Amino acid sequence: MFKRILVANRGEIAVRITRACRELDIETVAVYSEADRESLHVKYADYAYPIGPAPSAQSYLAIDRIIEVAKKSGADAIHPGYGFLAENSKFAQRCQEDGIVFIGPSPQVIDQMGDKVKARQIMKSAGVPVVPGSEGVLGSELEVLKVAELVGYPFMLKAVAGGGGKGLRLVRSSREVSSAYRAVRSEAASSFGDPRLYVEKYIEKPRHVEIQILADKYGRVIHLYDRECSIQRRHQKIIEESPAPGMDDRTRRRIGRIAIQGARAVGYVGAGTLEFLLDQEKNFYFLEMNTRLQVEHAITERVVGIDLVKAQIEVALGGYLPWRQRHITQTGHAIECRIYAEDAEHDFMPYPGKIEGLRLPEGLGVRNDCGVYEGAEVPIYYDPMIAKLIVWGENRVEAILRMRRALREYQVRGIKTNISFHQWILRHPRFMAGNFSTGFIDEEYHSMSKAELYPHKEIALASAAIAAIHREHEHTLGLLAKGAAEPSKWREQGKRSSLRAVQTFPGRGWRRS
Ligand code: MV4
Repeated sequence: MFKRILVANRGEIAVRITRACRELDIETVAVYSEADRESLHVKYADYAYPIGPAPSAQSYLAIDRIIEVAKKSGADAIHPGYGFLAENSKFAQRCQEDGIVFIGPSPQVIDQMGDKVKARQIMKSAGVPVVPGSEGVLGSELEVLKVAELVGYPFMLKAVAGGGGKGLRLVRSSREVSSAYRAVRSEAASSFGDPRLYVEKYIEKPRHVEIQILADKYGRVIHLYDRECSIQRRHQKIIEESPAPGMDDRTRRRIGRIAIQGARAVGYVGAGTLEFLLDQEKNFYFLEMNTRLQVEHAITERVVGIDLVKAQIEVALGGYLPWRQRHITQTGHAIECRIYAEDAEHDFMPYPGKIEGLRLPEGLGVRNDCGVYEGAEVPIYYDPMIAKLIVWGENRVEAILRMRRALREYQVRGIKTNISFHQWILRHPRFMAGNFSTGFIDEEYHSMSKAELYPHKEIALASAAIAAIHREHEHTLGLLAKGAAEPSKWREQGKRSSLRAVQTFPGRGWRRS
């Protein structure tokens, strides 16, 4: 067993990993930037070391500093969490060289999956369906045009080193090739230091479905079924669920088997995820493989009943996976809402600041993975996701209703959050019907005019005026005894009241399209 693990991350995921370590009786070492001196993950850990100034390039991405702390603190292993150094093969390599276990796959596997063309080739040879496209890297505009003739329009021009939302362009006709080529190339060069490009046929209105896999060092690979991650905005996921509502059991079994084949083909070890696009005819195509624990791992944990972080640690120690595929089943339905410190009414701008008040939902079927506390500061330097709310229900309907209830209990004061945006999605008829694709937010939210979205602004002004008049009268009548007429500090979100229109998220609501 490891004696001590360094958690090279911050926020809710650092807390999550620390919890798993504690259950295994492993000591934890936190690292923190100057902006995180008072952060929750520091308070949770057994030991904590400063690693540098607030900007992540000088702290959470500073490989030398983190390795130095690992050695100084006597850590046997490093868990990278997600983001930051989680898919950095140089970091995994450095750990290896310095005799520290990197909790994740080998640097070679990280590199292979980081190269999207290489990943496509490996998966294709392993019998995993990939999106039709170029065989390899395309070196010129002319080559792109030639491949486009075979693949057809529209297609996607993607960066080999891409992933997430950067370095890709939709090309609808040959006239767009030239500008797209130049745009993606320069974006890829500046973002990834790698200008190489490839082409994939454009899949219209796909769902994003991913398969969780677990593999040990002895060739045993299992999958932990599917997650639906189509509800996202500008390539930032917002809501995930498991099982994926758009998938029948036949497709589910097929995609699971194929994900295992893919993981075997790369010699994968640890927890990983294969991302697929599911088209409207229920064909699925491999997109990319994430060689890390993902934000949304908790919904799989809830539905399958396996602690993925503990499994990662077991595998890193050289343990055998104790599960057989036939024993892995999905029970009920789990949904995750990512709670962001952002202002939905101002283009979802990050909204850092001090959390003046915080009450988390509780009760049956509710899990909070929260990275903050009442009184904490949310720094501007990092991702604005401050917490995850995960609920479970016997079925999808119960899970949705439970999530709405939990979101209503969720109280955050001092900063703005996307909680009411979640409420809007969870009440949307298309979401409720499970009838959505990756375009959902753009189609249903971003297509609405400001006037459609924020009619409540007018109502808010009127309500405020009326409230002011009321208060004045109460004062003159001596009714406002100190405290007696003060509004409750913990008004439930969306509680029925005269302010209802102000508190619930605007939107098309129940209107039929
Ligand atoms: C695609 C696609 C359609 N066809 N590739 C966006 C992020 C990157 N990881 C892959 N992405 C896409 N690739 C082909 N050939 C549509 C998307 C896409 C998307 C994918 C997953 C989740 C959300 C998305 C939102 C817009 C576009």
